[in-house]
Amino acid sequence: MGNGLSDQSSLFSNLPFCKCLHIAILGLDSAGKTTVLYRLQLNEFVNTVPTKGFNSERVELLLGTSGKVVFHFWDVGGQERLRPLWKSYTRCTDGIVFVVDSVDVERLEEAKTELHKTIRSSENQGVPVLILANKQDLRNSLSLSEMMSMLALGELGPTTPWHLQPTCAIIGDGLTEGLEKLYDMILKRRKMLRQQKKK
Ligand SMILES: Nc1nc2c(ncn2[C@@H]2O[C@H](COP(=O)(O)OP(=O)(O)OP(=O)(O)O)[C@@H](O)[C@H]2O)c(=O)[nH]1
Ligand SMILES: [Mg+2]
Repeated sequence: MGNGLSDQSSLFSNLPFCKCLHIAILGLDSAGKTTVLYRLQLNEFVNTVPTKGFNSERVELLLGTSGKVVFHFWDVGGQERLRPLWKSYTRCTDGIVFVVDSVDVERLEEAKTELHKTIRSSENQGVPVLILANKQDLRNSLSLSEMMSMLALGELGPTTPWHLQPTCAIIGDGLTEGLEKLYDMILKRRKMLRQQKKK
């Protein structure tokens, strides 16, 4: 009985992968986080108001290669005074969705700072990140390569798996594709962690 706990943990680590993921949606205010969340959940456009706290929704998605996957999303307000709260939502997260407004050139530097700060925080080491270059429907939206260099994604380092996805949250373009990539990155990371444990 003495080693019951370790027996249990090895039992759980050998169980088939649970397709229920905890995902934090972060990004500056007005980037489109809540629009992304409700587009995914309701499959329609929802007129949002700035988020004062957070929204949490469980969303089942049918992903092309993986079948049904359950995402538990935490969409946290992005206003400056709310950003210190982000930490609580990334504590046990499987992945992060970081939404960026592709026309808000003036605040791209601020978005870059927040993105890098989030990823560097010790709890988030190695957590896969899906960066959404949102509002691609608008004229003057920056291209993917411009976004990549202005957000300094090349500097994220080899330990952080990331993917940059162009999206239009109001009609839903790119969202499922992005989440498929995030899901793949999460699976790869879990596999790697399991193999490291065995060594
Ligand atoms: N044109 C366009 N507008 C968008 C898109 N996504 C979101 N918006 C609009 O951007 C505004 C802000 O969207 P929200 O989803 O409320 O932004 P948020 O990131 O949740 O903001 P906070 O809750 O304050 O952190 C709303 O008017 C949305 O309709 C998009 O892809 N294209
Ligand atoms: Mg919001």
